[in-house]
Amino acid sequence: MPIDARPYPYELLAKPPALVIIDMQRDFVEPGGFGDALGNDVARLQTCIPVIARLLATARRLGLPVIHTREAHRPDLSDCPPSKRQRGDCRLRIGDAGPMGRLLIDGEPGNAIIEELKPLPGEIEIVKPGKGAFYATPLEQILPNLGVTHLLLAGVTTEVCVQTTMREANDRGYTCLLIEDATESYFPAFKQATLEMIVAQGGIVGWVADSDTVIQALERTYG
Ligand code: TIU
Repeated sequence: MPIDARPYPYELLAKPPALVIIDMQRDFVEPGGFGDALGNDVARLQTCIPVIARLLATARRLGLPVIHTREAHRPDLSDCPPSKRQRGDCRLRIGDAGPMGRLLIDGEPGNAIIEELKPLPGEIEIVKPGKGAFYATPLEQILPNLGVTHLLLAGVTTEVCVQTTMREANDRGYTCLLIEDATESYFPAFKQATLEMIVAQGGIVGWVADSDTVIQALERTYG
């Protein structure tokens, strides 16, 4: 049973797609984290949390593979290019101490995935130093081992880490759908533009659909 998606229906195969949840970390959605230090209104991102929670519960119930990603750097910053650390006119930079610990550093309280979407023991959590989830991570080895060919994407932010990951996956041959109410940006216009550029030209990067439509199709197909 296909998902009623844009620009045309997205086929669901006998082998289910993986749900990929990008960077739902305190560092991006809570005050005092990296997103806040960059000057963003982090409250904007919080609307997608309950939507992703429903998708995650559905994926777990139906047995879809679930992959969580987390943007993080090593405490010694050896995997953080100086160009990334120096970017912007910030009060605090990557590695500096904030109210939730050092910004964007692996193992700090503020770097964790938010409680509502916390990975279960055994679920895959990809720790990534870049925007895309394939760059300098084992994701490229893991997906073929799981037999995964189709990805359903959610998370933040739409035009930065989500879109970069979707483009990386598209170039690697994965058939990708972005769940539009399960992603959010600090900039509404950038979210809208991202959705449009994904589906333009016959789905040049992939497909887009809303969470209710995705959940209903998953339940009909794999329930
Ligand atoms: N700043 C911004 O919009 N995003 C990031 O820095 N990382 C992610 O999107 N996860």
